[in-house]
Amino acid sequence: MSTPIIGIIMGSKSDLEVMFEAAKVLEELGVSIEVTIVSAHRTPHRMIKYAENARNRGIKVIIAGAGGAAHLPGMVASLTTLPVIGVPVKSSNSIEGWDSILSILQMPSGIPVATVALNGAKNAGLLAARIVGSYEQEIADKLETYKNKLRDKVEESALDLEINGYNGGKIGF
Ligand code: RP5
Repeated sequence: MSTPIIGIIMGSKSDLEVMFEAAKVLEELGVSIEVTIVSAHRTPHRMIKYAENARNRGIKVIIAGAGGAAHLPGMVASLTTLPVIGVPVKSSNSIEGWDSILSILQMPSGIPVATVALNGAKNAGLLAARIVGSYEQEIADKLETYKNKLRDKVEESALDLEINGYNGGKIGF
């Protein structure tokens, strides 16, 4: 196993189902990752240690997911100069997800967190890969292939719809 370059952290084990999507897409792209639980409120010292040591351990981007009073991404961003991508999680203690979104999105000037959509861990993984792809051609090439597959899928659906009609909402006959 090569040294992880993307760190995926989350406030609780209950975030894993959502955050797994980031891990999955990064594994598909062949990016080396590490995944763990770091809670801003329940393990503040662990959070400080993780954020302060990440760069020296070779991490290039941190993806941090949390729900409710979601302070993990912002606090980690305050402790490192690495890019931090925040994933608002619609957790059991969240009010429709808005608390998670706003806690991660509304950062004070000077401490940036790139916030993705609610439960948008897959895009967080892809964004992290794009950051790495800005200096690693191999990852950029894989992202190009990924993007082309998405394009082909839409074009196939469009062709199918145009040729076979919409059949009461179902594509093709
Ligand atoms: C947050 O509280 C976690 O990130 C999680 O989304 C939420 C609920 O945590 P649990 O009570 O399920 O551990 O800190």
